[in-house]
Amino acid sequence: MDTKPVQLDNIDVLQVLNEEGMVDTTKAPPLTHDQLRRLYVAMVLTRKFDSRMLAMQRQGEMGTFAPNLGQEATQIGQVFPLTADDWFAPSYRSFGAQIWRGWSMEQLLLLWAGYHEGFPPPEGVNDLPFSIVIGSHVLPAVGVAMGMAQKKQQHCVTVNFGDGAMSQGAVNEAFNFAAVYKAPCVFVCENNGWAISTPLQRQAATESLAVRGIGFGIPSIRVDGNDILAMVAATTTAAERARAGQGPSLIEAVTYRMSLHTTADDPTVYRQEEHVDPWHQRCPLLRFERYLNRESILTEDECRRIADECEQRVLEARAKFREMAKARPEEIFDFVYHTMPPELIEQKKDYLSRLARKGLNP
Ligand SMILES: Cc1ncc(C[n+]2csc(CCOP(=O)(O)OP(=O)(O)O)c2C)c(N)n1
Ligand SMILES: [Mg+2]
Repeated sequence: MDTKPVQLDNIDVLQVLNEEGMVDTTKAPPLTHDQLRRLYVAMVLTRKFDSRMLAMQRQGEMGTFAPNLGQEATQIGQVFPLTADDWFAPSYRSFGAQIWRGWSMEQLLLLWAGYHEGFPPPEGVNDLPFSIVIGSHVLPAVGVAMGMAQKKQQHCVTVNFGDGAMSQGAVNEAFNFAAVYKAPCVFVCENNGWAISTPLQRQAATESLAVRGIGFGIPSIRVDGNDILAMVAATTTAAERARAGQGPSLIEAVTYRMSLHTTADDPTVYRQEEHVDPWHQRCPLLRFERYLNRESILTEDECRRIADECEQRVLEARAKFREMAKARPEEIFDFVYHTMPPELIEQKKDYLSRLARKGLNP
């Protein structure tokens, strides 16, 4: 008997659209031109929103937020197959996917500027609120999926989280629950190479994170997360499996966090620019654009027009946000106690009269 322990090593990465924009037609999902254009617009809008939010944060108009430059294909690809009856449980870096799901950009701006009105999912959008506590939203997402299975609903839940979250106990518990109970759940691990300053090599002794799903009995696949067509192909298959009662899947989307962890981060202290450079060539937008141009699905002129229109939509959202974002400093006091204690009432009065003296009365 061979007593050598088995070691799972690298597994292949599914790629449909390569860096030159060439498509492997044997693996391409069957998408109409209209669907391809919608995917492209959503990715451009995500990028425009990302860079505008960064500018607004740097100008003091926005709170800390987590940019997703370079992760647009991972974002949009994972929500593309979802219907309104399916659920989505995002992480904090998921605003591209949230816009696709029906969140308005002005609401997301309110959210990241710290206004509580920004947090609840919009009416009719089956999304869970995200949690900053890493990986903590994955078990509740499995709970929603188990509920669907119990009610015999043929829907699914997609939940995303990072490479760092893969090390959290709760995420591994979620995998096990989902596998054992055949929960209709699509796990999307956005492997962007970093958990703040911790590189993947310090997070895992394997190169692939998808191998972990296999250990739980979950069909798992490693996908080029910068390839929108591969993401759509993999997530569509996983969603269909889930809805058909075949249980969860794990998709490891290999991408890269090209920007900051959050606006409170300075990656120059822990990574060299040459680590980031190759990822410019792997840009998810660039390769998709090359493909769409070559196939005459969108001309270069049309791509430019889409970029302008997306920028315009972001600026309109910013204008609406500015209308709504009125500071209410009294709220610091209002939501702490159900019944405000007398000393807090005193402090509040004092604080508001100070603001009034400075001409800053709310
Ligand atoms: C339980 C917990 N521990 C630590 C943190 C601090 N923290 C915030 S983001 C982050 C890294 C997460 O990395 P990853 O899961 O790869 O997601 P990414 O930010 O790369 O999208 C950490 C450690 C936290 N928010 N929650
Ligand atoms: Mg990460």
